[in-house]
Amino acid sequence: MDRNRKRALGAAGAGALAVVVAVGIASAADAAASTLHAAAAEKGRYFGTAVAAYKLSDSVYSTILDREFGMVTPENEMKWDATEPSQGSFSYGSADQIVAHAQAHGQRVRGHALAWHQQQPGWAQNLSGTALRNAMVNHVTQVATHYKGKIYAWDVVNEAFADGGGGGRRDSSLQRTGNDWIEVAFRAARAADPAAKLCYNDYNTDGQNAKSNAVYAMVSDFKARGVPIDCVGFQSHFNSASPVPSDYQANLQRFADLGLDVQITELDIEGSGSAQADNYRRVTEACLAVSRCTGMTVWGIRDSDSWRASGTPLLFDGNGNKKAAYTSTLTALGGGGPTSSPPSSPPVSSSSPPVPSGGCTATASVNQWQGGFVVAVRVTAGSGGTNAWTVTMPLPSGITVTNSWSVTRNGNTFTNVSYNGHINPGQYTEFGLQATGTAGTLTPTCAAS
Ligand code: 9MR
Repeated sequence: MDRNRKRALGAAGAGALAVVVAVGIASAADAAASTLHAAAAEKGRYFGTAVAAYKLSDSVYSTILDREFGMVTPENEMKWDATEPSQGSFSYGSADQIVAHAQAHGQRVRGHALAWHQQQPGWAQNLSGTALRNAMVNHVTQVATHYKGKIYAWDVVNEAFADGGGGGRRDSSLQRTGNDWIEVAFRAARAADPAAKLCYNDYNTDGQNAKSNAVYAMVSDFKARGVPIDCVGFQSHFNSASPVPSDYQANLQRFADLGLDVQITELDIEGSGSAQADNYRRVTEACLAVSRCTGMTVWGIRDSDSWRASGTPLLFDGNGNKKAAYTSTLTALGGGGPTSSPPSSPPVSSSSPPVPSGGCTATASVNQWQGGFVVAVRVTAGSGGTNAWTVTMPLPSGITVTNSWSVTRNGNTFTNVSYNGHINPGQYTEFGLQATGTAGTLTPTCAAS
């Protein structure tokens, strides 16, 4: 029990009812997660940022990165021009650096972007027709294979739809190779890395409009025909000319209702002060309100890191200080310091779902495919909450673990990382691992302290 809860219990005095109410408020207040990713993780979501490899040596930058974020997207390092500067010759140095940093800090990676009309190397810009199509497929295959097992989700195709009211595909040399170029890219990505979620990613699709309707039609068609697609990314670059749409949540929901995940992939909102903070709150609440909105990523850490730096669109100022937008985002995620506001979940009472007693429980869900699997393990805190936890999960012989996230692994023993050891009573966090071989039935057990 920490200081705040002791104080609340003491103040509750003799009345039994007062004690119950005080415990309810105190447990929500004193256990509130204090960083973006920890708060998001308590809601079963991730919170990520775009990262530039050359900034990892900046200690202000990397300190915030590793404290606040559990997902990283290489801002430019995985694009076609960076990874295949001359045809058939691949260059992964900067992207590998980001992936290694992420793995060393329990963070996952969104891959961005395999096929895009922009940031193509010069040699690809000079190709067309079958030669370009074949080069694109080879690129998708090679890059997705290089990172096989290390990517949570790939933006397989980026920004393939036209702006304006036409509601059709963007003209590009890739589009001119044939309308099926997008599904061909998705099939190549699935074949190369069956564990990665495969996303279509675009901007100006954040509300319902001609462009998002066209993407919606494509995704519906892909689902109907079994083209492998798992998620749609909504970039969410907002400013006064392109504000947060009033139907943002409804738009996320209609895509989710097609049976795939939605993610906010490149969030930034120009402005300052309470207006900017309010917009960040709205976006965060929209994601939380859509059960298949699996997480959100901001497009940089400090305002000075932004591609639109003059619009001060991010959560930290140029010195790395938290802005009002940071606080509103953290609060919307259910995090923040001790607060006297009502708990976001109701106090424990006879009508609430029972909170497991004791330290913690763990359950595993397995996604198995031919030759490999991903396990998501959910750790749920019992009535005492947790400050740290350890899950023991015997793994079958003959498998090889290739990756794990949001956890420190030592054989069959899995221990929390810094940001997810603390779990509120009845709340949960998740970690995962990927392996080759067959999972069979996994039975994790959990111990808390
Ligand atoms: O933030 C990226 C910037 O550093 C690059 O110069 C720019 C080049 O196209 O790409 C920026 O990121 C874009 C992302 O890859 C796709 N959606 C739009 C982003 C902002 O332009």
